[in-house]
Amino acid sequence: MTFENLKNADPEVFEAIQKEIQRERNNIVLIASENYASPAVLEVQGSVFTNKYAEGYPGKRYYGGCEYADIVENLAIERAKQLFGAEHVNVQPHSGSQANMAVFFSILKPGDTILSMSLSHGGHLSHGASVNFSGIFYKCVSYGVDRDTGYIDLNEVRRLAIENKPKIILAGASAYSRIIDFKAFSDIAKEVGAYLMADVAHIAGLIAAGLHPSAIPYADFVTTTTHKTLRGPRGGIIMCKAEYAKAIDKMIFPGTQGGPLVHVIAAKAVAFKEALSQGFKDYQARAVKNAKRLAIELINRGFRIISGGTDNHMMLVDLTNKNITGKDAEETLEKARITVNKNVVPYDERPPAITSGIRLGTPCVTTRGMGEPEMVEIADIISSLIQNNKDQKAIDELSKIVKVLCERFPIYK
Ligand code: DSN
Repeated sequence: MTFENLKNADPEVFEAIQKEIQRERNNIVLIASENYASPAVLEVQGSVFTNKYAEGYPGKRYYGGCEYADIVENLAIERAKQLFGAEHVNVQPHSGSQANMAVFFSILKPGDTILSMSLSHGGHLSHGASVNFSGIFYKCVSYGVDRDTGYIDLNEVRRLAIENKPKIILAGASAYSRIIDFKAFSDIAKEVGAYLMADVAHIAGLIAAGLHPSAIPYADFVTTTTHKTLRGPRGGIIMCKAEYAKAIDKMIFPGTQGGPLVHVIAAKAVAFKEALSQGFKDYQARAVKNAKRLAIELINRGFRIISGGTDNHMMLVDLTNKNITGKDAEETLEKARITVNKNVVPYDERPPAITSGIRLGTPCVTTRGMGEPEMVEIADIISSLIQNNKDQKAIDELSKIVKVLCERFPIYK
């Protein structure tokens, strides 16, 4: 994209975009929830569909002139169904949180109980955290990971479910590196008469590629964002059994949203088409391989990885033994153009603004073509940076190595 019009119309925004492009090109991005959308996905988001109001659903809109909006929304729906094997898909949620909100509002009453993974153990804000609408409207009971193994303790999930009789059990995480056993969650939900909802935002691409067991056969509702491993535009979708289709559609519009973002829905359609390709499956396999290798290489350099490794695209690194906080590690790595996010680790004694850990993910570096040899290099650079975090000269030297590595794997040429 050239932004020729923007350049004259708004030089300040133009310049910020140019700098962001440079940042995305010149940094090693290890944020587990980010990715580089394809140029086709980017183009569609800048298309004239941004002009269109299309409240309602294909064939049943509240505005005229929706015939082409209908085409892209139907394409997005059909492709998502094919990709995930879902009975019903709503592609209108503006985000993952909006998707989760619509599910909750469609089946819960204020004060009902949600059983979900604790935010401090890797869950998500919208899964019942006290500062979020989900924790304000509903009573949240949390499960976590075992202190020794770092794995979700399913016995504990079952015990809490029997004790608290939740209306809904939520499986899904933002910082969990192991396979989530949706069947086991479903058995527990059935035992206590609860709905099962899976938020697969992080692992959606892996599920689509057959690299993580699917939640679709087991969960009543499956939500996901479309921009993480799925590599599409920023947004969300809800998948559900046919029996809940009406309730979900009603709760997205008019329940919680107005006009859908047709340009984003069109981009979702494009991303789902990309995700149906063999190339996408290969990409996901490489992302998982890269994550496994990065985890092993970091362990070899004395880092503690929660649960001892990863089955997916990410890992949580506990930096306690390295005598550096997550915040300082994030800042140190950024000085050498490695972008990560500080992250609480399970049983962390530090607050979320400081943390004892960082979360690392491989979707971005894999999209730009890096493989296992580069994971070894990255582990080396991270290790040296953490070790020499007070040595500006060392940081500058390592930053040069990062620059060369990025130049070897160009993105958005
Ligand atoms: N903020 C996202 C993440 O980083 O995992 C979740 O919504």
